[in-house]
Amino acid sequence: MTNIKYLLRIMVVISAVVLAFAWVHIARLAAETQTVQNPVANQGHEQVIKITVKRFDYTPNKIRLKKGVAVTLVFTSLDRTHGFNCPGLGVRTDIVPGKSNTLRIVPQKAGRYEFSCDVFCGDGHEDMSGEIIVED
Ligand SMILES: [Cu+2]
Repeated sequence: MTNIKYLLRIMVVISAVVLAFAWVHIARLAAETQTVQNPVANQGHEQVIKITVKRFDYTPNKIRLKKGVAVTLVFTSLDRTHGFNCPGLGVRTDIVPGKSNTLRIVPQKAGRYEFSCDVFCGDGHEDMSGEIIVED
């Protein structure tokens, strides 16, 4: 009797560990697929693109959008306050650690739009940039 209980307990622990690993793996895959931007695939829901920011880069730093399709960019800073400035699309925001920093964009014109950090954040700040590619 106690043997069975013991075995059951071990099985519960093992399945919990396996589930935890699977969950982490799936979460990671989901995060990766988010770098492949396809707003059209997300019908019915407005697309959200998560961008992680730290000295001196944005991840992802290449973002593909569809002309006329709304997206919300959600920025998370891992270290300090940065900026996101994309003059070609007429948007900017501060990116403050511990805060939800969001920008909604509905790109009206196809093209390539550079963005960069406009809050000085140290040596390397000048190279902190990326690109939004808007496709027809
Ligand atoms: Cu900076």
